[in-house]
Amino acid sequence: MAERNGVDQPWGARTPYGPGESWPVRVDSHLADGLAPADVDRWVRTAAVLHSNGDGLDLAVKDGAIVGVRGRADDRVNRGRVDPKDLFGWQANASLDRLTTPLVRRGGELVEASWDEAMALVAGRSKELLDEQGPSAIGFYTSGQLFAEEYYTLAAIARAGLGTNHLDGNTRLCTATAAAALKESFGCDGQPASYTDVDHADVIALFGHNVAETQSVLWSRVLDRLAGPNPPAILCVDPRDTPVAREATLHLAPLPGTNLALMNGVLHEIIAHNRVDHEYVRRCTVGYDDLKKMVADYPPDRVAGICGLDAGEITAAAELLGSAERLLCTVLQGFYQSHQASAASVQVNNLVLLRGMLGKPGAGVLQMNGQPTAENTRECGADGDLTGFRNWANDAHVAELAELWNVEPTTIPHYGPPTHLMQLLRYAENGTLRFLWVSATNPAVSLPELRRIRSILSQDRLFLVVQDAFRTETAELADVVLPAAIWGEKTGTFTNADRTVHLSEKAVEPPGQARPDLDILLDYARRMDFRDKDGAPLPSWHDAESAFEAWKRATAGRPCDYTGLSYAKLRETSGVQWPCNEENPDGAERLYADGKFFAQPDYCESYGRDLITGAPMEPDEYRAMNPDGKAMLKAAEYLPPHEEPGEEHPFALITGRTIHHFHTRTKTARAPQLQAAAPESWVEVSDVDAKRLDLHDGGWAEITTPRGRVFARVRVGGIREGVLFIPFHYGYFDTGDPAGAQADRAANELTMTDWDPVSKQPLFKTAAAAIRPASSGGAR
Ligand SMILES: Nc1nc2c(c(=O)[nH]1)N[C@H]1C(S)=C(S)[C@@H](COP(=O)(O)OP(=O)(O)OC[C@H]3O[C@@H](n4cnc5c(=O)[nH]c(N)nc54)[C@H](O)[C@@H]3O)O[C@H]1N2
Ligand SMILES: Nc1nc2c(c(=O)[nH]1)N[C@H]1C(S)=C(S)[C@@H](COP(=O)(O)OP(=O)(O)OC[C@H]3O[C@@H](n4cnc5c(=O)[nH]c(N)nc54)[C@H](O)[C@@H]3O)O[C@H]1N2
Ligand SMILES: [Mo]
Repeated sequence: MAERNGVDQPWGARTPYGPGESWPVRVDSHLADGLAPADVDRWVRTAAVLHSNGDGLDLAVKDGAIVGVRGRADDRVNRGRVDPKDLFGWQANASLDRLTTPLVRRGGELVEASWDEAMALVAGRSKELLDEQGPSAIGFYTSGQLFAEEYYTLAAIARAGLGTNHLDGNTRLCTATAAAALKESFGCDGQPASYTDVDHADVIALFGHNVAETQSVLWSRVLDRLAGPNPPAILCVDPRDTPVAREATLHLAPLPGTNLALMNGVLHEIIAHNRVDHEYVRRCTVGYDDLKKMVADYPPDRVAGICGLDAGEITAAAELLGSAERLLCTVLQGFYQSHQASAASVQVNNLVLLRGMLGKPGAGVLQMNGQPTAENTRECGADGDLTGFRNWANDAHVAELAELWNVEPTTIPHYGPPTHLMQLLRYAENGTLRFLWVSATNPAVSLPELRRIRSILSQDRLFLVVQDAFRTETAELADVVLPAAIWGEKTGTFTNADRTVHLSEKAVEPPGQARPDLDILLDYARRMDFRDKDGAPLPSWHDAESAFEAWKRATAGRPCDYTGLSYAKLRETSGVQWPCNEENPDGAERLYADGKFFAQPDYCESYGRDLITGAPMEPDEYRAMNPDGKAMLKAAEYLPPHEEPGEEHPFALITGRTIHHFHTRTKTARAPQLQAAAPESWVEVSDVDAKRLDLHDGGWAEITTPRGRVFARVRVGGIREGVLFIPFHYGYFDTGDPAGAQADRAANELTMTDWDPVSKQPLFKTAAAAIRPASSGGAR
């Protein structure tokens, strides 16, 4: 076990290995200053919660407090390694400014209250609105950071208890497009590939995915392959010169928002040079002729003009992808939050299908997740999906859920798809939504066009409940604030981006009166007196393990089958991949190895959508198109972004992440090592643009879009000409700085209210902006 300085060496030392070998173990750890492993009272099993990688961890506990962390050597995901954020982020749990009592708004101020007072207000307002306006006045906005047990409970409460269609997660901002792309191609959500594919691949292609900074342990796995014999070739598609780009065999830096054109160009070349596995395509897919016809219009010359690339770069990328024997593709926010997000991400699935690269070691696609538990939000149906990857447009699926919860099928809204967040906000803006319960997300920093968001959330007529561990920018706008216990202070399960399920055990007591989210939700259900058809309390479970057992029943026979798992089994094995059932007692490494998909009309999660307009397909249309439930090759034409750089706003603005911070920094700004490593916001601008505009490294700049203005420190280089990048981590509160609030720096002051028509994911990576030198960091 090695103490590791994760700030200076984010990926640690190399442990090289060759193709087909297993990734060597390297155990990282960090303990509070002055402590040695012998001082630790207990080690408590968990996994990482500051990204979606699912690294297996143990928390060190001494005298009832968390004092450190170490990687689990026996975990299939990380083999002992620990991401920099996880080495230090646990310190946030013990931060002195945790919320420790409920708060309620009185005379305009948030004041301390008892749990009974706060919950009586929440339940009371719900009952009033139910009587006056019905369930559609009530909505929930949850997270990708709670546990499966909590999402399943929330889904049961919203759908069967209240009967509202208004439940979504911040997964809408995060991996709605991953889910959409998987549904469009395979009929159902569910990650086809496995992290072990890195051990076998000869080409790894990353599409809009800065894995080095956002899943740093997975990047260590790639770096170890690169340091070993017969390393894989790396293709990176990203307008910035990221650490991934710097290691790449080939780096393409397209103009933001042109991913679909690029992918169509690549598929044009794959087909033109007959790199297609025709036998696989015939046996396992539908739609080849339409795809071939569509991409015929995307020869490299035309695509090069759209993307701002050389035609030779496109042919070189197609050659690399076309000649791979074991091709692993990953996709993330550079596609999901950009223009034509779902249509572009679907083309990566098409690439993999055309090449027959599914279900064998080293081959496949990871439509990545971002948040640690985003997979569970989707599976449990705490977002725009129905529990267990069920299809809201299939009455038989709704009936199954009604039976599980013992309610009438009509109780569960299914007149249309569950309401997506951007629509929920519109309802709140228009005044039909009167109650919004926000759990484990900080929308006053993370949603686009913040000025609008603040005005919606601070309306008097909207009753806003915020359930968090800290007094966030969003909590400041709330009517009731509920203090939550977090990771390390409660027990539950969660599932990473390659379907690996971990158990996270309670290590310490939560501070003050903070309570687990599960307890808060069950308390609400009891106060609302939700009942099933036989008059029994709904939900029927009462703690984490009984909730998990209930969740397992909801997954029986569905693609995300958890029936072979139990807390006991998860205490024996560090990480098990679903489906885990009688057929796969130890979990399943890859989906679709047999060329069979979850796409049969009676079984699929979705009948699909038009990739350009997002209009849902009718069940009969789907049945006619795909009667045998094969994989679907879906094509789409490229259209220009809605807001393109022009005279007043000549730059394309993109936003994203840095390795040291997680989202709105509620945790990472409270870990001194991480906050010191990235204390303030910045803007990346190319050398050429900087010179032309007299912008200097370290100086201040003012960046504007039609929505607003921010100030940031200039970083020259590392990005293509005509593009600006700002991290979105920095909100109004500088939790690391006792001077307090800082204005004018949140990237989302600049982003726009627009979303992908298929996945409804907001476009955080397409906007037109201007930049100029500034004399200071703006109003403080
Ligand atoms: N350190 C850290 N790790 C994290 C997180 C964190 O906050 N901090 N958050 C987690 C979560 S929730 C998520 S969703 C993931 C996100 O992980 P990533 O998707 O890897 O991170 P981003 O920085 O949002 O975006 C990735 C890249 O997209 C590029 N990009 C922008 N626009 C375009 C475009 O139009 N086309 C292409 N091809 N590329 C483009 C950007 O330059 C950026 O390098 O990270 C997870 N891991
Ligand atoms: N401009 C721009 N905006 C973006 C993005 C981008 O790339 N660019 N990325 C988007 C993406 S992918 C994402 S995922 C979102 C993330 O956006 P948010 O979800 O708003 O970000 P977080 O800071 O992670 O907020 C999570 C909150 O939950 C609290 N919390 C943590 N654990 C628990 C718990 O167990 N219980 C409760 N009740 N609370 C808890 C934390 O204290 C924190 O306040 O941002 C999106 N916004
Ligand atoms: Mo995310």
